[in-house]
Amino acid sequence: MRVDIISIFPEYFTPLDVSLIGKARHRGILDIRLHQLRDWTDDVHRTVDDTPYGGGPGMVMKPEPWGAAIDSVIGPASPPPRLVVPTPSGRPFTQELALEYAKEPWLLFAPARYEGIDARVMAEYGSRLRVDEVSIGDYVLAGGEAAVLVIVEAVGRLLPGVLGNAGSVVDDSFAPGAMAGLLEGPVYTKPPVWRGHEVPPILLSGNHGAIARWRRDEALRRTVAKRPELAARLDREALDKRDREVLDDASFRFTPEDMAD
Ligand code: 6GU
Repeated sequence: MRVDIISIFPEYFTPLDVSLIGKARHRGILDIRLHQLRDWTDDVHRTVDDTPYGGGPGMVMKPEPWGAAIDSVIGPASPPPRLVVPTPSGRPFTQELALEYAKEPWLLFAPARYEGIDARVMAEYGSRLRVDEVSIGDYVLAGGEAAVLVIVEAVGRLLPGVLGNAGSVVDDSFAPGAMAGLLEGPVYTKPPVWRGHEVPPILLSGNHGAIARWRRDEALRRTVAKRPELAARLDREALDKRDREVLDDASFRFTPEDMAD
């Protein structure tokens, strides 16, 4: 997969040299290219922002440098990349969207600083390529760069050959499968007792059926405790008798609204 990132802080992306993503780049699975937005300005101050029309606080990123930068990066290539614009006012970035991005041959990220990019840039490219304005959560960052790091890591680990253990992708809390829609429960390794804390004995039993059941119980309990809105969305047809007992024991009740759908 090719990934281009246009930013006024290309040095922000040095973490992409490290660990899983760094290795994927080294192996040629990920081709990440960084670009300095200011290289597409033509004034001495290399200006990328200006005051907002209509007034208000902060500054807005000018459309001309973005237009020149994006045109230059995409060139005459077809098909063009999918353009991802991180913004707190975008649609939520989810595991589902990460899986979709992992199938793309080419992504282009346009992270903004200040109050965002002049909206005409998204309008212009919206008619030429797929443009997604994406948010990584309900909080406000100082710029989209950290969001790009998050998205590239979430997508990069899904690319074929990036993860050592293929099983770790399917066990993800938000991946489809047997534990679909549940948070993962606690995990343990050696030693069997640490500072007086024991590993749950079931995990040492060798009884794989009982272990799978225990893990599902823990996942159900944790989901009710930490993400009740996820528990409310569980497919009730897919719950067995024991699941219902565990949910009951965790005092979880499907609300009348959940019962309607
Ligand atoms: Cl993608 N950008 C910024 N600046 N803040 C955010 C965000 C993105 N997602 C959540 N907060």
